[in-house]
Amino acid sequence: TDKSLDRDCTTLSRHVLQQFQNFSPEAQDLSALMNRIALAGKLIARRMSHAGLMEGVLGFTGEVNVQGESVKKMDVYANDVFISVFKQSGLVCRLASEEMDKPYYIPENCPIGRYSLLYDPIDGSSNTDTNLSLGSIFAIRKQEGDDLDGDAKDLLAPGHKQIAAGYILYGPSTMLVYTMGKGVHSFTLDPSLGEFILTEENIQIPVHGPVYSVNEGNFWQWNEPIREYVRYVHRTEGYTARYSGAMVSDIHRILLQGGVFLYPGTLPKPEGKLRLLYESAPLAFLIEQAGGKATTGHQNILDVVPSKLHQRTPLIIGSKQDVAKVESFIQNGH
Ligand code: P6P
Repeated sequence: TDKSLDRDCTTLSRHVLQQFQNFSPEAQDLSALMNRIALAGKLIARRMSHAGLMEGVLGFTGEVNVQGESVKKMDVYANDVFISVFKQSGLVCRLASEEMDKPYYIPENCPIGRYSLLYDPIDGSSNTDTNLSLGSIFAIRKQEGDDLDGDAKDLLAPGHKQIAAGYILYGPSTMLVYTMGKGVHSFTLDPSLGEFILTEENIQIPVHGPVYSVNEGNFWQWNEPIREYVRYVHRTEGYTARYSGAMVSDIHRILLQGGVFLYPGTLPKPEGKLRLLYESAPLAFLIEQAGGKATTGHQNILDVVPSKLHQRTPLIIGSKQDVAKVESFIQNGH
């Protein structure tokens, strides 16, 4: 068949099925599930592209969320989109999100709902009002037990329990990048088709890259090993700083070009800012699948067992060599 036609037909749902090389119920489930994630991405991308043209998209809602952060209208809209696309899906019983104190249960999908969705609906929402790139981050886990008391204790498990994870990057084009433990694959939204079409399969992160991505405005709060690492890249040729305020963009760049993204702990907040379950663990799964590394500085992100849903973690993630360089400053001071 025509090569370009074949590529146009490699949609996300077909690619997921190909990953299984069979049409088992689990393969069908995950294909349908990923298709719902894609629908969420399309709905969010559409609204974002109209932000400056319609009321009610930009700015704040005036509320403060469970994290104590002021809530952007886009955060609320995107959070609701993920809930809506999974209703009547029969697939997902529970959704856990940065925007919700407790998990959201879809009663018609429970308790048979075989899967839980953990997500950050809009990561980098400070970029919404300035038309800069931002992302959604998602992870899929199997539901374990019946969770009758509704506190989702089975979600307090290490990142190895993720069966799929990835992000949607709302940039000049909208991309979806995912893994199900069989490599990392990227798709680009073709708005004329309304489909995410395969762009790159089995992406491998370079073992080293020039980019270091960190908010140097926090320098005064860091401990000495992190300060020493940043002094090292300042005085060493071959490094370039890139930091956008949305880690999905920064990590996507690093996935393709190599380097390291870090959001370390600070002296007042040694646990850092980023969430484990629906920010760091999904990205760690994906980057490890691409041949990279993700650590707290002392432990692999995927090994961390959270004690609470919104647990924070320091995050150092990217090319193996560059992550190891940061770890050596943390562990040996040089
Ligand atoms: P700071 C966005 O809120 C986010 O979670 C990441 O996407 C981003 O890298 C980081 O926080 C930005 O935080 O403290 O550097 O502004």
